[in-house]
Amino acid sequence: MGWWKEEHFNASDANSDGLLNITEFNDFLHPSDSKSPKLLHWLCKEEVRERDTDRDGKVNFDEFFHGLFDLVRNYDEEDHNSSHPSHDSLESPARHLFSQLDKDGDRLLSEEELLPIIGKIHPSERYYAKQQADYIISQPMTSEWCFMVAMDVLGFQNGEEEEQVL
Ligand SMILES: [Ca+2]
Ligand SMILES: [Ca+2]
Ligand SMILES: [Ca+2]
Repeated sequence: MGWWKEEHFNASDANSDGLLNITEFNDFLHPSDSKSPKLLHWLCKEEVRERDTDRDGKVNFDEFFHGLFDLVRNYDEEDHNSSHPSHDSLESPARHLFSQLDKDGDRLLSEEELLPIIGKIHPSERYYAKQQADYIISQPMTSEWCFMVAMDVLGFQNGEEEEQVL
């Protein structure tokens, strides 16, 4: 499987009762939208694991620049509309953001230091929904769980928005 880990479930299970209630389940589906520190921290951990090509447990500038930066560029631009750096090189804004994130100045980004941008670098919900659908097929679930997942995968979660449109 790869993408799904028990850690993801556990990180979503805010009250640690081994089940996901609706809020927790929503966090599980949309971790980058979650406000749960536990879940966001898990996301950061996953991100470091994914980007950490030299396996030192942190993200150095190269790992950041060649992996993460493309995904967070917009974040940087939003923040610095007024004094936008030149487009000559992407490396300069990348270094700027990197140094902003590197709070302790050790030139490595730890899990904690990724927290401010984790919502920007996480895979899209569409990606998640697909992976999740693949996962569901192979797993036994409670009926409530399956119902919730089916609602989400089929797009019924957008019911509220549709009502507003009408
Ligand atoms: Ca729970
Ligand atoms: Ca590394
Ligand atoms: Ca650091």
